Amino acid sequence: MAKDKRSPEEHSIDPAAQQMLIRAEQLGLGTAFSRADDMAPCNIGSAGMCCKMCGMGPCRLTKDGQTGVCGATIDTIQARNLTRAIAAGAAAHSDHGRDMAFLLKAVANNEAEGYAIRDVAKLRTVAAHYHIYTENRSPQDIAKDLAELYISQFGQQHGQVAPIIRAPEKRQQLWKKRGVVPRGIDREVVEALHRTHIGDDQNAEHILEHAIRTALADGWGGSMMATDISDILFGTPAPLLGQANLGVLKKDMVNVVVHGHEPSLSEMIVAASQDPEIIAYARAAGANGVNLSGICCTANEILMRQGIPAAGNFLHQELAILTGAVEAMVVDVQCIMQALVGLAQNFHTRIITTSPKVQIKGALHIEFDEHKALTVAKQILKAAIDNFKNRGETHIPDVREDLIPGFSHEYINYMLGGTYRASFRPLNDAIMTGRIRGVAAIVGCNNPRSSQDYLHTKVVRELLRQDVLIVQTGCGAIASAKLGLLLGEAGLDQVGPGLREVCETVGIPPVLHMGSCVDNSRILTVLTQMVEEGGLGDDIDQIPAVGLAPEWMSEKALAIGTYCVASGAYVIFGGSSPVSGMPDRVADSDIVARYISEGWEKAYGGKLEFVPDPDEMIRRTLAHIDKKRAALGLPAYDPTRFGRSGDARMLELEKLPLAERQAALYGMSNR
Ligand code: NFS
Repeated sequence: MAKDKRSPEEHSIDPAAQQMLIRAEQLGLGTAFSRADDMAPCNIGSAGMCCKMCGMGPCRLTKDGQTGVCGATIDTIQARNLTRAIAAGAAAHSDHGRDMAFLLKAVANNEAEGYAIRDVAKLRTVAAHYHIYTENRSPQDIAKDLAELYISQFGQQHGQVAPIIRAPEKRQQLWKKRGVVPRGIDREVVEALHRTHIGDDQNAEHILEHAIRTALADGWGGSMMATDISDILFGTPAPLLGQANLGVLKKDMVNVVVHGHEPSLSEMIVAASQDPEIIAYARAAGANGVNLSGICCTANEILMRQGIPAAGNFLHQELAILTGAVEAMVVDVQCIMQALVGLAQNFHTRIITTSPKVQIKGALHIEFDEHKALTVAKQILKAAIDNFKNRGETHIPDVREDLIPGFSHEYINYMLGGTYRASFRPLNDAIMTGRIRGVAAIVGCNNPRSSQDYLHTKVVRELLRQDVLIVQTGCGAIASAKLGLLLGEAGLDQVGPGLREVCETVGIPPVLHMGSCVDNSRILTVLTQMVEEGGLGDDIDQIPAVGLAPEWMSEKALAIGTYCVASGAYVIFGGSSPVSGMPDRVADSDIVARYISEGWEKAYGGKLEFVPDPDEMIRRTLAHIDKKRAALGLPAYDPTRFGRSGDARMLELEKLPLAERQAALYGMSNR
């Protein structure tokens, strides 16, 4: 093994991944893991010091005082690069939201075969936010108005995007004062591209203010709308039992893996896979039916709502094909590696692209059309079933874990207070007393530059021990799921005493899986509701909470991080920083890194930092939580104060003789 090649154990801490990486090596096949070893990142580009905005360059600024051919300084170049990345991320999430809005409209007009409005209560709640009249109106009529309103947010030129009103009042005022309220989603993305074109905005801080506005158009715009509509059409998630990892693939069935992001097609494939016609078709092909599973955020969408198992997160996409057991990998948009097609040629797997926006050379394209989605879904499944006969040798790792996903903000509200007094009061109280030290949202991607799932699960495990309640989405949630951390009470032995008491009392796992990456908007809603409940200040930046993306890699992650900062959160990214600069060589190359931390904190109360070392990530998270607790006048965190009640205490007491138990429980004396 060459010196810079890592072993399977170094590439991933997931035993299923390690097995598949050994198989890849035996077969002489490359994966993202081996390609990352072979391709060192460009140290100038990765530090944000390369400008390729025009044909006079690319310009690489590696010396003190150096500028681009046009005179652009290092901070301008870094701010432009970061802002473009945030705009691309916001565009991806929001375009997903746009398609969901078109789908809602088609469903409302009875033009979408196979779909229905599944959650009328959520439709009414969302419509009421915008004063859409709901009394005595059919769900279709309300949905038409909501779809029109949401569609209009993309091309809107003035005013503010509608969901902004769902943020805490004080935050809205701050955004207004700073002039960063997004006017229309497309407008902000276009303006980000305009401002970063050669010869435009050349004041780093001014460029970055627009990055904030663009990111807000994602979090409090496109992403929030995508989540709303997915819930309305497919049901608001509630806890259910699921499974994760490659061991969910089945040897005796036709394995179809859906991969990408949009629930519109995958939900229909779920429906089609249960259709008697498809089951009979699979049986006739010699299989025991169709076994569906997911990769990436599509996995999260159908796991949260239907309990369809997750075959894995981002870095599992190639590994699933290496099992030799996948008849079809059906992809739509985002996070799909082009390498899938070449890899699949070594097996029988068909890569099927479905989005009018995404084709991959060499893949089979069966285009999704919401007007005849069930028909298309059946066509896709039949192509997969027809491929079953071509299957060769299979190697499915016998590795899978159970998990309980499905924690929408609606469900968290309900579980804390029940049907009649649903409320965030118990959560706020638990934070105020110190039973829960604070909250961490641990989200985002896998990155083959680090060891798959290692950073995610290291941070999760340590923060749980420190009584920090964790919410997760995206590939981070699947990382924890694969390692058995989303297991309800079974995971409680890894949790600090105060948090454990709360989990036992409420009956929740200490890590709450809240959905896909667009569902980070649910986290914004939870934070807002915590503010509105009272006791934790009057804005999000006062809550003892931190957001982390330990293994980030996508532009979408940067957009998410930035809208969380703009909403008041401290956000820590692991891995490398796209604006790190090389301060030892170019003195001014960390201006932007300092500005998005100290500058944004002054302006928004939230800050964005890139911290490669997980121990340092944990240290900064806890320090921030403790700082926010102190600012609110809450008691300092004390791990010895709690843990003497709840189930743990009862189990302890059960071991005592009756008289002692009674004395402990009721203060009765046996004298
Ligand atoms: Ni989020 Fe989902 Fe995963 Fe990262 Fe990609 S799947 S939208 S971007 S890699 S978490």
